[in-house]
Amino acid sequence: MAILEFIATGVEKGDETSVAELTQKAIVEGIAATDILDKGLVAGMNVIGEKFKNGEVFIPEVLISAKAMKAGMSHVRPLLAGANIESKGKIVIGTVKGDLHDIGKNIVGMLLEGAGYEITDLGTDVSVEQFMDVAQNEGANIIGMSALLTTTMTYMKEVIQAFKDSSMKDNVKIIIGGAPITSTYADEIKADGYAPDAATAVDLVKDLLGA
Ligand code: B1M
Repeated sequence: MAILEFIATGVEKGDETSVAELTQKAIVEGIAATDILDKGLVAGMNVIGEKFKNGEVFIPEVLISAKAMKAGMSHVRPLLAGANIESKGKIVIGTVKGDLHDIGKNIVGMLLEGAGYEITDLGTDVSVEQFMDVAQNEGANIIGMSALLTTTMTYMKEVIQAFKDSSMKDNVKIIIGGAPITSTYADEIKADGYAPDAATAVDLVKDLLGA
């Protein structure tokens, strides 16, 4: 359906106005909200995610596309909420306690949302208690932690340990990322996964949840 392709192209180009208008038009034309999401908004964001991974576009383009996707999402979300659609997975993300860097974490959240996951973003300076409370209340499948400082990355270990000591240990997977993080560090603190960039984080979540 041409209109869905136009929506995808609009997201790819970061054309917020046309994505909002076309999404609205698609709804009025009776196209299913799930199709608008999957074949329009998410399809466009997937293209940008791949291009970002391949170094063909950079952070500003991703942020602009994500903004366009969100403009469309705001029309589709109320319909999806009423449609009883099975979620691909619930992910709680945040930058760890003591750390205020959120640009990378926001991109990760946007690409994950673009890939069809439900995201609860706890923001920055997030404590172990906040991660655990929200994970418990929302029935999270994945916790995603970001850290940009060598002084705050060590806090990830505390969060992981707290989850491993809790009743959620078999139900929640923990993934980490951020500039100072390596796969060696992720293994050392027993994280379930590490991604060096946002597009890889989406692949990692797909692998961990099998969806
Ligand atoms: Co800060 N800062 N900063 N800073 N800052 C760094 C990180 C630093 C490397 C700069 C430097 O000295 N060269 C340095 C850390 C040194 C270290 O720890 N070894 C540093 C410092 C020291 C500080 C302060 C302590 C400075 C001071 O006040 N003396 C202070 C700390 C404040 C605090 O957090 N408590 C501070 C403050 C700030 C600003 C507020 C000014 C600002 C943050 C604004 C904001 O985020 N809203 C800032 C910025 C912008 C930076 C740099 C310049 C850029 C970071 C960034 O946004 N990169 C940074 C230097 C640098 O990296 N060149 C620096 C772009 C972003 C897209 O990349 O976050 O790596 P990144 O995310 C990537 C991947 O890492 C990955 O995907 C993303 C997209 O591909 N990823 C994940 C990230 N999270 C993930 C989670 C995942 C998976 C992948 O799964 C859940």
